[in-house]
Order: sequence, then C-alpha cells, then structure tokens
Amino acid sequence: MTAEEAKKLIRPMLSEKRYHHSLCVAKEAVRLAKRYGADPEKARLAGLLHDIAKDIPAEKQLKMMAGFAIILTDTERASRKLWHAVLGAAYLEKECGVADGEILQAVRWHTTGRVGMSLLEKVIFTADFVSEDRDYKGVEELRRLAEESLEAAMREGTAFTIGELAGAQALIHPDTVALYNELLLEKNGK
Ligand code: DGI
Ligand code: FE
Ligand code: FE
Repeated sequence: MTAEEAKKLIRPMLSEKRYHHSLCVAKEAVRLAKRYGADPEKARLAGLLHDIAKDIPAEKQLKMMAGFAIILTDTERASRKLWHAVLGAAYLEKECGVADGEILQAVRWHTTGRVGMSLLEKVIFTADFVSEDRDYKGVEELRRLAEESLEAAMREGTAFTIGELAGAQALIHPDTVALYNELLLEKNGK
C-alpha cells in the first residue's frame, strides 16, 4: 500500500479533524523514524492508518470485532476508547490487504502500549502524543523529551495518561500499567 492509497482508504472513514490528526501523526512518525532508525515509509503508513477505526460507531465496532472473533477482557469491553486500536489492526489485515505485521502491530498497540514494544510501535505511540495538532497542557515538554529519547517521552506520556484516567476514575488497562512500569524500571536501571 502506498501513502496515497492509505489516505484514500482513511479519508471516507474519518471526520475532517481525525483525518487531519492522522496526517499529522504520519508526518511526525516519519520524522521520529528518521531520527531513531525505524523505517520511515512503514512509519508513514502506520501513522496514516492508526486511527482508521476511531470514528466507527461503538455498536458497529462491537459487531465488527465479533465478526473478526476478537475476544475482549472485561476491562477492554468497558473501555470503548481502546477498541479502535484492536479493531483497526484486524480490519486493516482482513479487509484492506495490509500484510505487514510491523505496521499492524504498531496500530494494534498504539493506544495502550505494551511491554516489549518494537521501535516502530514506539514511534507511532510517541508520534500520537506529540503530533502538531496536539495542544494539551504539557505537550511542549513531551515534544522536548521526544528529542531526548522515545522512552523518555513515553514515560512522561503514560504517566500523564494514567494520571488522567485515575483522576476520572476510568479503568486503566493492565498493558498501559505494564508499559509504564517497564519504562520506569529501565530508567532506574540505567
Ligand atoms: O485515538 P487518539 O485520540 O488519537 O489517541 P489514543 O488512541 O491514544 O486514545 C487516547 C484515549 O484512550 C484517551 O482518551 C485515553 C484512552 N486510554 C489510553 N490508555 C487507556 C485509555 N483508556 C482506558 N480506559 N484505559 C487505558 O489504559
Ligand atoms: Fe487512537
Ligand atoms: Fe491518534
């Protein structure tokens, strides 16, 4: 799949704002890939495609996941913002002919993260936090950290996400917590 094909694929599935976000994440992912030695073209495609399922209505997302035989844990079923990552990867693989496992995994893990993330997964995870359309409080600090290392930005980013979720008494996925702990252990071990 070329970048032009990926854009054509996502355009009708996303709102104007979400489409713009996807272009911004792709641009940032290419930049981070070049900086940290990941494949820039895979980063571009994963960035364009990462939120492909985000604007599908919740009921339809559930139906599609059932169709792909995706089994959700209780935490996942109760956290609808997590669905688009799992569903997006399955949809891209099964309906859009995306065969590249690295790209599919970068989409699959872009929301929660996980322990042992690949370089491309880290690039997309970080680009999603710091892309130029983002303007939450603290984004400038995250952008600064992303120049230092992907792990530094991810540490701050996951701490921020976990803090927000806990503050709202929202469920925190175990993969998010496991990633956060891994990043802290790596930092403290150095
Ligand atoms: O799709 P985007 O908005 O670009 O970004 P994203 O895929 O990282 O989704 C962010 C949302 O997902 C945000 O509202 C926080 C939420 N989220 C991230 N990790 C967790 C989570 N929600 C729950 N319930 N649990 C998590 O571990
Ligand atoms: Fe997302
Ligand atoms: Fe996103």
